[in-house]
Amino acid sequence: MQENKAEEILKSLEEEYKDFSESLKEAENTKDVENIKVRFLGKKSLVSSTLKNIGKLSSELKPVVGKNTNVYIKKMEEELARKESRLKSIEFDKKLREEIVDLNLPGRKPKAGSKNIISSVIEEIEDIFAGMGFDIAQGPEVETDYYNFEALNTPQDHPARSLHDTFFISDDVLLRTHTSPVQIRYMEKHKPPVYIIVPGKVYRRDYDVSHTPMFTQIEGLVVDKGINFGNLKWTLETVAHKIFGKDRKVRFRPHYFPFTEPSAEVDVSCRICEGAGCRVCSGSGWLEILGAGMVDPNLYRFVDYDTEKVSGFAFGLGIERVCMLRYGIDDLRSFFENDLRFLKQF
Ligand code: 2NM
Repeated sequence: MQENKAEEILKSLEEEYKDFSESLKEAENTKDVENIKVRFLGKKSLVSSTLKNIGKLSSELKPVVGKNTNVYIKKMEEELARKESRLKSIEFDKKLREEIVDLNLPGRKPKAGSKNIISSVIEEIEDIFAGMGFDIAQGPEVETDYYNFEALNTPQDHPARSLHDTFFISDDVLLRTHTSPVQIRYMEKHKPPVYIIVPGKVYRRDYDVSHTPMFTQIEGLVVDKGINFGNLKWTLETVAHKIFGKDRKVRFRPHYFPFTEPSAEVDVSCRICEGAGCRVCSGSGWLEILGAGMVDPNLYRFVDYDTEKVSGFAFGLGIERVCMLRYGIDDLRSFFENDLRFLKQF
């Protein structure tokens, strides 16, 4: 009876071991190995319960069953350890391969910014004037009524002072509507001869396809002995040819500005239709590019210049307008919408 019992136990241990070997063969990772360890060697395993119940056996069988069970335990432990270490090294290799860094891969290039077309055209025009001996002057964008209007021959009741066009901050403080206040500030500090251009942002309450509330101007001022309209005409013709090309015709039309007398607007012939008239030039054959005139002697009173000794001319142009005409852009707002596809094309 006892012998049969022993045989039965040994047989089931052998079967258990077969089961174990089969399972271990199929283990694919260390987690599987762990589960097998629990199943075949854990508290609920056959070997554990065999050892736990060994006391119920006769004293002759005890050592036989005990020894055999321990042999199986040892074998299983060894095989588990071997398999585990093999799988561990496979898993480690796999992890290394996944985390590999290819130092030869080219890096990700950060997107480089580029110069805005407005800035490029400002620099180009600055270079033209610098080549003719002009200095560059700058001044505040927040101005007083005095510098923006009063000292420019545009008193309170002047019709050119349309309230609608100016961003007022208080009764007396405003966003400059042109860069001319810088010319006044410059003349306060410098005696003639004056040869300057003033690039900068200006602000007007306007918004449509050809007006934006902020835009960029370059104005210029020359004051010296014996400056006349001929000097103005030659200077601006030369500059217009440099900006738009030597083959373009330039013409001067009488105009009115509060700070110059006489005043003129300057046109270049339309490149699209060569003067015949088209959509871009509204059928006229001409494109207006500049305002200009001889500085009204009234202005010199504000800066203490002697009108008997010096005279001068001044001019202004809008940079966005120059860009529109040069590159055939029909909506001024494109310059300020920051669409990279638009900005990159220049
Ligand atoms: C223009 C047209 C005509 C101008 C005048 C002055 C100043 F301050 F010197 F008198 N600066 N700019 C001027 C003259 C500007 O822009 C269309």
